[in-house]
Amino acid sequence: MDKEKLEYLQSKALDIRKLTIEMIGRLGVGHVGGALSIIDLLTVLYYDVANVTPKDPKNADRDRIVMSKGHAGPALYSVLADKGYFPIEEIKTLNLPKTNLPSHCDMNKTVGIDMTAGSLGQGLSAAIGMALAAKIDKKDYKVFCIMGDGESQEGQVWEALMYAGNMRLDNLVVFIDNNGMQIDGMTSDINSIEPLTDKCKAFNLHTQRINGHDLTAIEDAVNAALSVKDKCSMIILDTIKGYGVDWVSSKGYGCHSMAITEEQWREFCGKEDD
Ligand SMILES: Cc1ncc(C[n+]2csc(CCOP(=O)(O)OP(=O)(O)O)c2C)c(N)n1
Ligand SMILES: [Mg+2]
Repeated sequence: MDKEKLEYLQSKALDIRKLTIEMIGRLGVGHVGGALSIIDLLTVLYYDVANVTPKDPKNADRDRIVMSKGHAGPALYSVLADKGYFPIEEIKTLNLPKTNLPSHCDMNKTVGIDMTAGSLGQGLSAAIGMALAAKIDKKDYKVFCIMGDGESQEGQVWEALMYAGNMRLDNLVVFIDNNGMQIDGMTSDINSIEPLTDKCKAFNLHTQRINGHDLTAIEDAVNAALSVKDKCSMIILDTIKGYGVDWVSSKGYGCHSMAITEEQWREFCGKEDD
């Protein structure tokens, strides 16, 4: 990645972190940690590699992005708002009555959301359906599915991965946001998913493991995944829950869902008033 592009993506990732903190901060509480840990991936997908546009959000040939860890909705809403899928003012309505931005992703409420999620473990099955549909319809679109490490303890995930490996879905790229933490503890203490790379390889997945906050590494891994033929791809993103905001990440798994004060978000966003 050249310097200019890297600087552009770095500044976008910071914008998205600010919008996410503002959005959750205005509400007062939300899933901050798992939203922040996935923002670098969302930045590379939406501002670099994915074929999507707010001008035609339902285009049949667009790439699909399934946020299976649906509680990270605010990170995705920030990207969609920044790109112009809906007015940026709507971020003030997060999870309020009649909002188009519920706490968890809902494809029937928010323009640009490809799959409803929130009940963990289900998004990959939907993403596989989309990838199979592309094969049947002879379409070139790609499907990207984002899961959590805690989410990956769900049995449905492993049945789905087995199927994706068997079907050789080379139009599907699966990401695990491996931040090592889930709702109230460390994933390794609760039900470890390691050795994750070996497990994914055993499921016949083209498997890469990278620093999930290195924009260049993410772009390279996605491009490598998209060039693989006859294999579904897994990209394990080693990440930090709450990455990019010290007073969030320093809470450890306590940042899964946390309160944000008006002072905190205004200072981080550099917004003294509205
Ligand atoms: C089936 C199901 N069980 C439990 C929950 C409650 N829940 C919401 S987030 C979460 C933790 C998920 O951890 P992880 O997938 O690692 O997410 P991240 O660390 O990225 O926030 C849990 C248990 C849920 N949404 N769905
Ligand atoms: Mg996690």
